Amino acid sequence: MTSQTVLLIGAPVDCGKARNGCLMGPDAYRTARLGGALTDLGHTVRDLGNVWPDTTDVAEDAHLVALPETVGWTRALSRAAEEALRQGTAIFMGGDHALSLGTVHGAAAHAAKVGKPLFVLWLDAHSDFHTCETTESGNLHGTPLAYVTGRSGFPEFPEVPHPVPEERVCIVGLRSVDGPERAALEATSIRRHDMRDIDEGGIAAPLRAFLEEVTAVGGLLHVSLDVDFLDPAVAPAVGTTVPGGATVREAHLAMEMIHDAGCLASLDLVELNPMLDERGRTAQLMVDLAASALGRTVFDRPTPRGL
Ligand code: 6HN
Ligand code: MN
Ligand code: MN
Ligand code: MN
Repeated sequence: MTSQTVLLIGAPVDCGKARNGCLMGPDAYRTARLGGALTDLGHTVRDLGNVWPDTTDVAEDAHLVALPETVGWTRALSRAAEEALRQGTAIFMGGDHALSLGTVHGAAAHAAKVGKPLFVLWLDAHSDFHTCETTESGNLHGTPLAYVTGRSGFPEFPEVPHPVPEERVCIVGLRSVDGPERAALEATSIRRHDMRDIDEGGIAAPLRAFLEEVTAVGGLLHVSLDVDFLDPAVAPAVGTTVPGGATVREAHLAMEMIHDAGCLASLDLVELNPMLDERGRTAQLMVDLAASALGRTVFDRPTPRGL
């Protein structure tokens, strides 16, 4: 396995929805030894610490939760992402999914600079395809995929000079999509594989097809992994659980295939709420999934000592 430089960036965004707790995500990942797990694989790991939001003069909006703070995070995280991707493979330790407004924006800026196409794989129960105008909850963690693909309806946010083209986006794991998101998605060429697709045909074939497209053109891949992609029975520490999610092996297989494709540029670990966890098992599972994305295989799992 080729050794890489991996940058860990804490993004304790907790304003993308009403329920608090994602603030503690970055430290839960550190406690569950994310850095150590990647070092064990031979990578050079640097924890760059946490990013904090810019202050802005954006006004609050009665319909939206924490608009000014979210705009501040987007600005700060876009810069942090662009800077980190220049140095190596970036892992953003969230924080709720509003952090992807910034990380994908920054990844797109980096990709444009190095002249490579950026592809986005969205592993989520939800499509996160609302705009500031269509969101019913007002929770901005439900909007990042719309923003980074260049939908209008984000007047207070930074311009998106490098929108990710629809045909370079793939969503896997869907099982909760709001009406306005569905209507908007159906008008796009964004690929989407809902849980019924996965149940019927498995996760490998659609994922392989997408990854082959990425590697065929030497693209950079950004993966956004929402805890609720997983079934709540194995990953309870998330505020937006939806029954019927990916199994432990489906998720690991996805990560193993991403590693083997050799195109991973950046990874968001989002929506972990340690307040809702059970003895840290969701944090641990997310760390193990990140390790699989960075090259850990089933053969790297010896019987634990003491058993
Ligand atoms: N997530 N569609 C719902 C909303 O409030 O807009 C849920 C969003 C979930 C957000 O998965 O990161
Ligand atoms: Mn999400
Ligand atoms: Mn950009
Ligand atoms: Mn979700």
